[in-house]
Amino acid sequence: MPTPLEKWVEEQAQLTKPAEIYWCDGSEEEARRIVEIGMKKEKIEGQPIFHQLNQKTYPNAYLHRSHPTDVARTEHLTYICLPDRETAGPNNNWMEPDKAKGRLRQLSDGCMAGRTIYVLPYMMGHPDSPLAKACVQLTDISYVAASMRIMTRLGKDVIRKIGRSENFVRGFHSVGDFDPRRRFIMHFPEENLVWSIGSGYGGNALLGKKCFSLRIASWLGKKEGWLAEHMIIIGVEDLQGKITYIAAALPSASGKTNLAMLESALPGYKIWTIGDDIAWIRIGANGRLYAINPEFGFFGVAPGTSFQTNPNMMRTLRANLFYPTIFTNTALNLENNEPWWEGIDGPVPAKLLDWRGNPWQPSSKTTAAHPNSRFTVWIKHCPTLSPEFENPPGVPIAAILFGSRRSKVMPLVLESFNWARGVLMGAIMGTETTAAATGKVGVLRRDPMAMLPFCGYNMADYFGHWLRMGEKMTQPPKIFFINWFRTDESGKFLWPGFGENIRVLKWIIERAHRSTQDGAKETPIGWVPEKNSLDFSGMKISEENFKKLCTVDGEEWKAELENAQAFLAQFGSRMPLEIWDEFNNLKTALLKS
Ligand code: GTP
Ligand code: SPV
Ligand code: MN
Repeated sequence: MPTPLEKWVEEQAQLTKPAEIYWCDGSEEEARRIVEIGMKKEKIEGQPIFHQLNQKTYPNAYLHRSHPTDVARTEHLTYICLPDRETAGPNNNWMEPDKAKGRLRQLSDGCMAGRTIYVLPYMMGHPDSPLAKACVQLTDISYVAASMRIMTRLGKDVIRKIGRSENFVRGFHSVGDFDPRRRFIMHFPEENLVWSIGSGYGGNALLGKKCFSLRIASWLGKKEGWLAEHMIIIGVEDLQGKITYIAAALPSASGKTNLAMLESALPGYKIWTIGDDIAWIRIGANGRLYAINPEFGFFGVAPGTSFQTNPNMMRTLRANLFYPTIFTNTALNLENNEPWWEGIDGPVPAKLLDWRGNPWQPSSKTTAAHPNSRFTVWIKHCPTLSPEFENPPGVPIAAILFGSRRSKVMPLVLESFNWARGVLMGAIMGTETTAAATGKVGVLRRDPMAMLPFCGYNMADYFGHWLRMGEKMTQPPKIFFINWFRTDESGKFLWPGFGENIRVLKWIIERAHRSTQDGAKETPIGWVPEKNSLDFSGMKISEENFKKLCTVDGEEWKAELENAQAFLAQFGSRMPLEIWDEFNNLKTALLKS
């Protein structure tokens, strides 16, 4: 008798009619074979899937050019399919599950004709972690198969682990014909199912990432009492060698990967990397929060990455282990066959192909690398990887950070008065949009806890879940807000960022361990640092710029709250009353100031 997994694969194959079914085993040999197929056999618009890069300087690295319409997450084509619209909430596109499946079945009928269907068995989380989940994704493109091998713990053991169980997360993926008019990323939280067609792009196609580990997992977390968050996890080692673990949420393309492998500008401090994008967080038996990174690789933004800004990532990209490294939609330096992007070290090469493969000159109107060009790289390449990464229960979290891109309004760092106020402030977080999703860049939108595109249910219920989690803990972590992106009148960043961010992290871990309010100034929205409480050794900053960075402007905040109020009001009577209570307290404090 076939197992439920075999039966499911067979049914999908009957629908999509591939020429071949290929069960991936996770072996080293297979890594080479899949890349080989992508270089020689599979094509997108007549172009090979992979181009081999300079093997001396970038060992085992390949360049992938996506379909030109398929370069970022498409939030408008992403749906949560639950029986009623209210449960999905105003934060999600919604379709009734049967209707959605009818639509998808029609689009998937015969969509893999002549192609190979790859069966990818993988774990999210260490198999011994209490939160780990066994998953299987189907796909019809070598790029996704190779990427999933990098991003997850993929291997045939998972098939044994699933055995005859029905309990595995199903991900169905086909690139279809890449036509955005026939592109959908549909989630069925009640069935542990993601069905994605028409796109090969990261968050749309690597279904273990945003689709499962955030949208579906957030729904599971709500049901089972844990959190799935768009957060990095790092250990901050101080001069005494003590490591404090923190989790930090920032919206897409807003500094998570950089913060996760920061090289400290303060001697004696060190960052240990556990995760750069997703955290699964539960309350341990001792009433404290514990977090794991369910992934096994980085899918990072290329532009801006250099030995100046993120040396540890540059080293990660050049390491040589058996998993290939993939560059997607970067430019190609024809002189040395290396990937290239805006912001990388050194002068602009004389002979470049842009991300679409066309000759590029500095006078060209577009950037050479796509603004959302990325690399996919195995986490074991990372020189700062924490030994705790493989610890199944995860690490204890002492502070939670929320950050965003705000040219004004938000100070460099802010400590919230308490958990509930931190949840409210997280709920009204605003950010200027980036190229990680299609749409206009640089417009302000509310992005609660950096989860707006990733919460698989009504965010009013999500805020309630956060409040309940706070009540259940014996020692809830302190909540902080950070903003590396405040600018002066001429639009220049006021804060140098990157390795210098350690100064802010130092302030945060000290406050997380200390109960006095020394060194901090109380404002209506929380505590901001006094200049002498931040360690500026080895760095110059003017009194004036420090003041600008940490200003909480009453007038700006009144306008901010008005905008935030309209956002919260969308959730109607489903919004927990405590959120409105906290909002009103905040507003009263601001009006008094
Ligand atoms: P996703 O992978 O989309 O979730 O992005 P991310 O949040 O991991 O962002 P990432 O660290 O890749 O940074 C995105 C962009 O922001 C890059 O171009 C960085 O160079 C830039 N950036 C990161 N940290 C800082 C910082 O401290 N200051 C400034 N000014 N820019 C930064
Ligand atoms: C993000 O957009 O937050 C990313 C890239 O990390 S993606 O995998 O596309 O979601
Ligand atoms: Mn992300």
